[in-house]
Amino acid sequence: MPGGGRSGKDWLRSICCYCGTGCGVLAQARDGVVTKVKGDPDHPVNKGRLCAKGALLPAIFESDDRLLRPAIRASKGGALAPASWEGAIERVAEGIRSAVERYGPHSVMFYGSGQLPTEDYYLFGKLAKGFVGTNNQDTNSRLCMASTVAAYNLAFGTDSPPASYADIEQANTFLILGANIEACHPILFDRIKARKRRGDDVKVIVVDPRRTRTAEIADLYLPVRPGTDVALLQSLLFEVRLAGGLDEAFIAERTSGWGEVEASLAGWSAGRAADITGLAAQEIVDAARMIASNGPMLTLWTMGASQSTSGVDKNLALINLSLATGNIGRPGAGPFSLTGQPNAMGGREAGGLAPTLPGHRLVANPEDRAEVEAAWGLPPGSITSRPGVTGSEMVEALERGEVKVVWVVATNPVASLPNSERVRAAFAKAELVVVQDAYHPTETSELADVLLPAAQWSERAGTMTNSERRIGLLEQIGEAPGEALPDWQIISRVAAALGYAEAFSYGDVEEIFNEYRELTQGRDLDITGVSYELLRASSKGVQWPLPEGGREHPRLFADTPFATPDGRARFHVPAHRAPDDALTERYPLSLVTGRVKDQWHTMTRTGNVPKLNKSEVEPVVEIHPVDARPLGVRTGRPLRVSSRRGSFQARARVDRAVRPGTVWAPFHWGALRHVGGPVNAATNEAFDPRSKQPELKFAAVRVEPL
Ligand SMILES: Nc1nc2c(c(=O)[nH]1)N[C@H]1C(S)=C(S)[C@@H](COP(=O)(O)OP(=O)(O)OC[C@H]3O[C@@H](n4cnc5c(=O)[nH]c(N)nc54)[C@H](O)[C@@H]3O)O[C@H]1N2
Ligand SMILES: Nc1nc2c(c(=O)[nH]1)N[C@H]1C(S)=C(S)[C@@H](COP(=O)(O)OP(=O)(O)OC[C@H]3O[C@@H](n4cnc5c(=O)[nH]c(N)nc54)[C@H](O)[C@@H]3O)O[C@H]1N2
Ligand code: SF4
Ligand SMILES: [Mo]
Repeated sequence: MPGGGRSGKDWLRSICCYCGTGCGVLAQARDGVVTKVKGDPDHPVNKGRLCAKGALLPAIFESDDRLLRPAIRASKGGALAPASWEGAIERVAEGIRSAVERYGPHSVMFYGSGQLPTEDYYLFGKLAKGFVGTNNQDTNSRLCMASTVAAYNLAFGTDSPPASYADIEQANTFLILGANIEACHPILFDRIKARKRRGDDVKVIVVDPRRTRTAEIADLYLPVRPGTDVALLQSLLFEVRLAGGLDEAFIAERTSGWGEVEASLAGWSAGRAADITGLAAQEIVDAARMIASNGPMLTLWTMGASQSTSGVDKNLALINLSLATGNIGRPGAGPFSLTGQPNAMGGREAGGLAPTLPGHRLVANPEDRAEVEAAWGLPPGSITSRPGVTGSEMVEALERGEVKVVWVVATNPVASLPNSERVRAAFAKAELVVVQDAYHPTETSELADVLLPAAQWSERAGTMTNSERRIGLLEQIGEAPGEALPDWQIISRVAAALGYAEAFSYGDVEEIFNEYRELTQGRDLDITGVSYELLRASSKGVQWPLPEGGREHPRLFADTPFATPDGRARFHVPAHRAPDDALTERYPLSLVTGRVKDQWHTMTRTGNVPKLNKSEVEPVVEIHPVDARPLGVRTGRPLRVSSRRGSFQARARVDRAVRPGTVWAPFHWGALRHVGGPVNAATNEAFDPRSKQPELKFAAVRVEPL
């Protein structure tokens, strides 16, 4: 079949393209389009189950807003007109070439996504960092995983998630902080629920300012005041120590820096933390006793911890708690940040973030640069040590005119970055905006000067890595519609038009994988023992590392040293700070944003699936009765929510689920999907100084009924 797609009765193996759970799916195509999907019964993650988003994947192919052919805008303010692939590629190459000639390579920005397969991610970086010569390559994982990457590196010496999903079945205590797993990792939630049903002594602690469905299985639910997790976690460690829960032997033999952390606990009694977090002191003591006495403990967290100006401190405080109690490298234990996107991990591995190079290398490290230059056949000095612009700094760089050309692949930043009006204005200022997406229009593609149609899930092959380091192969099952091409082919064509044909000529995506794989040799994520053949032969995929001739490692740091200079895990003192946006009389409420179970991000796919649109038909603002009453607001009433940056409108849902003083809204509905405007009009672009991850979970707002 042309394009390698198949049809008929073949069930081909793939991985669901939504969340980082990484469920195995079997899919069947008819006439080149996937028409049937079912959970892979042999896949260890989901054992045949799928949530609604996964099960309804065939419906994403029924929408009529697929981007089918390239388009070019002849002049700013003009209209997009259909173009040939040759014309569009030449326009992109010419834009990059001319910007590099006039302003240097750092005037070009490459903005990718945790929804790209590892091969495509790798290739985008090879072009940016290796050949164009700028580290201005970043990814939407900046909004998502950056705080965790920074904290893992600080604590373990590498960005290596220690635990596996199999630890869920062995854990006795679950500490779930800032994670709505029921909605965002539904199949993992099923596994946690099943564990709780079977084990009499299994305890669940949920820390979240909103009583989500995840909190329904909690033995102890802690409705923390938004942004105060470090205070809570310092106090938990203080009280765990009092309760005799420290693992002194582990601290002595496997860690360093405990002295400083222990000293920093002075004064963090439950009483003091109660004042800051808005919790009862007794709740904190109860949680600490559970942690101290009911191990092993698995700590799970996501955006409620990471999307914060104290994101790295929150991550470090979570890791400290695991280290001090010896909950790492053991069955049922571990600090475990769940990844959001299907290939957030792959991007971290392949060098998708501005400071990184393939194989967990750093642009700041001369040896790392030299190794990658050699692998790419580049003369020494080709890769610069100059720090690249990150996704969160991109807007300012556009505003200042430092970045002139921006190439966006598989992400929708005008909808997903905070303070969206500012983002839109910054993109409008660019000389050239290139958007490579499977759909059009999106909030970002509307601003494109060149539109490049991409093949999406099932229409192209590649590998992705889930939260537990499990690499899976996504086979090509259907065929791309219209003239859409796999991302790696588009990147290769642009590279060729820039004069780098030799370094970017690949017969298929497997060749890219094999090239990338060599760059992992001897690294913590060594996958020299992995091949497409191996991935095809087993329905499980492979958990890294798997060196050639070696074995898989479901659990890291059990009997191997940490990757720090002294081989010990490193404690770091976390600082408690208030969020960036101050609550005042004018802006008295905390806006917290999040997700609903049946929608995916900016809705380009799930928003077109009728069965998924039934559960939540429009965005809402959840508000506690205590805050709603004085405003005379009832459920259904339209509200305006305003921050210091901007405002949006949505209907009220008066609900005791949110903490008094806090309002919650889902961020899925962008400017194109909701006349009331996007939630991100109001969110805050302030970011953590170490991870540069923005504070998407806290904005000071005022709410007015309309
Ligand atoms: N259905 C669905 N699933 C998804 C996605 C999707 O779009 N839709 N996206 C995927 C992606 S990319 C990601 S990153 C993950 C995100 O997964 P999650 O992080 O679980 O999802 P969110 O709803 O963004 O935020 C989680 C919780 O953080 C809480 N929170 C906010 N502020 C604070 C705080 O200061 N402290 C604490 N302790 N909690 C706080 C919120 O109330 C919210 O319930 O989901 C993935 N899965
Ligand atoms: N207020 C608020 N804002 C947030 C968050 C929050 O919690 N609150 N969460 C943040 C987080 S964690 C994340 S991860 C981001 C996500 O934000 P985005 O990445 O902007 O959201 P998506 O809608 O997933 O965008 C993916 C785009 O890629 C396209 N696409 C799908 N498949 C392919 C493909 O194979 N190739 C190409 N080229 N394109 C494809 C889709 O059509 C879509 O336009 O949002 C962030 N923004
Ligand atoms: S849990 Fe995540 S990976 Fe599994 S089917 Fe649902 S969206 Fe897909
Ligand atoms: Mo994410």
